[in-house]
Amino acid sequence: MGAEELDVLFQERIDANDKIEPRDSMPEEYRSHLIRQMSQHAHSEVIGMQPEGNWITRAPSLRAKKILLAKVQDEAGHGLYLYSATETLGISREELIAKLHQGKAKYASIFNYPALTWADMGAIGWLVDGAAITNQVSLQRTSYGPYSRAMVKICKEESFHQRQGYEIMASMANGTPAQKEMAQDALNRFWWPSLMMFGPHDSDSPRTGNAMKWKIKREYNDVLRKKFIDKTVSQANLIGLTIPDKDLKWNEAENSYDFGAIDWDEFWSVVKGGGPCNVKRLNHHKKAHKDGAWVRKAAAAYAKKQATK
Ligand code: BYC
Repeated sequence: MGAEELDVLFQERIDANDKIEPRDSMPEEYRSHLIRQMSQHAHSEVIGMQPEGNWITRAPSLRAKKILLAKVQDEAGHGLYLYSATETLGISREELIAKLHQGKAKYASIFNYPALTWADMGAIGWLVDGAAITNQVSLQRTSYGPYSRAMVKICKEESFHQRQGYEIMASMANGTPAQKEMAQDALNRFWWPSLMMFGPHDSDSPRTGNAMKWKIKREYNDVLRKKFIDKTVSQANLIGLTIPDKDLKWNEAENSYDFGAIDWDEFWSVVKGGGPCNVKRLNHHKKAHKDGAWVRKAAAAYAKKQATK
């Protein structure tokens, strides 16, 4: 069968909502599109451990420490499923990590902002995990089987993460004036970068065309961003915090909020390496990877020994 006929058959399977599995025939562009998106997703989970990991030793109570520790461990687990799922496409984890270290693979721009106060742990859980889950619920229906199945477990854990963040924000917003101010400040700093997590507007999103055709993405960037805004505004109102957008306005006809302009210059600058913490995040990952070399070596030696038993 020729390449063109194979592409037609593949598209028929996609249109019929078949899941594509690792050993199935697939166009090379579909494979490389998935490797890009899934590995960037995995890198985001792992780099995303840094801003929160930084607060584990400074959590205000044993309860808060245990919850944060569990959340950060969950993110490591998400990275693990996603790297494993990406490996089913015929690329090794070493290659994926090398691309991250060489600056050839991206990760979510949000993790290049610093976590300055305990309220930031609330804002990250509430807004960053809240944005992530809005996107990931739709990715449970993605066409690639291993990615879709990984998303099911990840979404369950993300909803716990979103709630733990909102709980921190709610208790600070109802605390002393200084605590409330700290919560509002965290919301002010994380609001716009959270909206950027959904990617550029669809009109400026070069990957969306193929992603939608192949049902890798199931919803447009702008649709998901609006969904997130609509549900988050009422959550902010409920705890007495103000969304830092003077143009935010309920649109009766659209049954949705209109919102202000996103600073796309800031977004692209952060994506290209110019954010406040890009260098720090990458250097920290490189160091941790180097320091962990002996663990990988020992695990491989153990696996080899077990295999010969
Ligand atoms: N940051 O054509 P577009 C988490 C890039 S972590 C950086 O719209 P696409 C958590 C994009 O890659 C959850 N780069 O692309 C963890 C592309 O560049 P390349 C993370 C971005 O792929 C720890 C270019 O801009 N979730 O939950 O159709 C603690 C043009 O964009 C960003 C995922 O990764 C960005 N925000 O759509 C707490 C979800 N946005 O690759 C929480 C999976 C865009 O061509 N990924 N770019 O060089 C996706 O759903 C899609 O890849 C995106 C972008 C919606 C992100």
